[in-house]
Amino acid sequence: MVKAQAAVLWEAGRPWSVEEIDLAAPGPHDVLVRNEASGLCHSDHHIQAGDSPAALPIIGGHEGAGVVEEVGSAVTDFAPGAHVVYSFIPSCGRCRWCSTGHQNLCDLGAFLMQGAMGEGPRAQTRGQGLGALSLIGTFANYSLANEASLVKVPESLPFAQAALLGCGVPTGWGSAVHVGQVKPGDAVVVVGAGGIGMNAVQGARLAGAEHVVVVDTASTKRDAAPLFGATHTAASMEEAVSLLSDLTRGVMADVGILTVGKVEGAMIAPFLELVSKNGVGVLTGVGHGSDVALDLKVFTLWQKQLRGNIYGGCNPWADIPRLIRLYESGLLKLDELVSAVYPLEEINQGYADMLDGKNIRGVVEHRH
Ligand code: CXF
Ligand code: ZN
Repeated sequence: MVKAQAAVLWEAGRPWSVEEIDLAAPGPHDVLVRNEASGLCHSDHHIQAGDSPAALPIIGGHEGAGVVEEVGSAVTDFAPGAHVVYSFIPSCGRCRWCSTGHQNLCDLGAFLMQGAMGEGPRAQTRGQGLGALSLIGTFANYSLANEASLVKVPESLPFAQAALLGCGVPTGWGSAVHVGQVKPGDAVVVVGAGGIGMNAVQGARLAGAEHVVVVDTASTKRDAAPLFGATHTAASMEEAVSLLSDLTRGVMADVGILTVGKVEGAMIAPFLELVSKNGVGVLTGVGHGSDVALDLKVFTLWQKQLRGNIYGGCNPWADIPRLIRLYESGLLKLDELVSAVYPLEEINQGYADMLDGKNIRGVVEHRH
């Protein structure tokens, strides 16, 4: 039994509660990780706010990096002392999806919001079992995770930067590279420039886009966007219509990527207006509800596409090492994404700052 400090959500609408928890001893396929850093992704806020249903109580956090402390008897790929990043979707490597190059759709993903697989909760506090978000629960200074949720990283990679490779960076980058399939010379528009959107910008530029237009209501995000490769910025989708029209002689964007924190059905029609004939609109931000207003005739006759995705269509076992190589060669910015660092006790302040548009990515640095 290991004692850890964790941010727990007991009830939707209540703040994260930082308290001591007990973690079970590792089972055969488990790894105990001493967490060093954890990213504050918008998806945890959706759960805290009650917009995304999850089994409660739950330890939050699905971006994280740390050092392996102890491994279960059947674990062969990880040893104590190894530096690791969590993948927010585990990869079993065997299911139909993993075995056909779609690890982001691994069947183990069905357990993410339940916070536990078949064996039930592995953590507890106040005599009650606790789930772990995404089966990892990185808002804790130790986590017990299945080996399928971990990817090794070099010791030279700083933990805060590494943590972002488990959700925000691949989700944004892959939205452009895998899902949008951005080509050299394309015009791309990214709507919402937070921890996901800035990485969509990076992916679009690395894929060779000529124009990358960033739309964000926050001037701080618009000011930061050129650092990640944006060529133009706009404060609203309406403003982006004329900007894109001028840039492309009326053709509009080959690829649009919607990465706002909370997608509303009413955003889809104006979003697709930014996209050209035969263009693709990539839906990455998480939406709720089912009302979508869309001009169906234009959608069909202009041969547009709307593509959902999770994790930017990435294969974590291949894409996380690739993103690390891009960072090491200076082609991918990670340092600049970490805009503020908090101790775990200030996690609610970290989310308040995110909602105020102050952060690209806030990161919790854990203490032991
Ligand atoms: C979410 C999806 C639901 C579980 C937590 C993570 N995705 C990305 O942020
Ligand atoms: Zn996330």
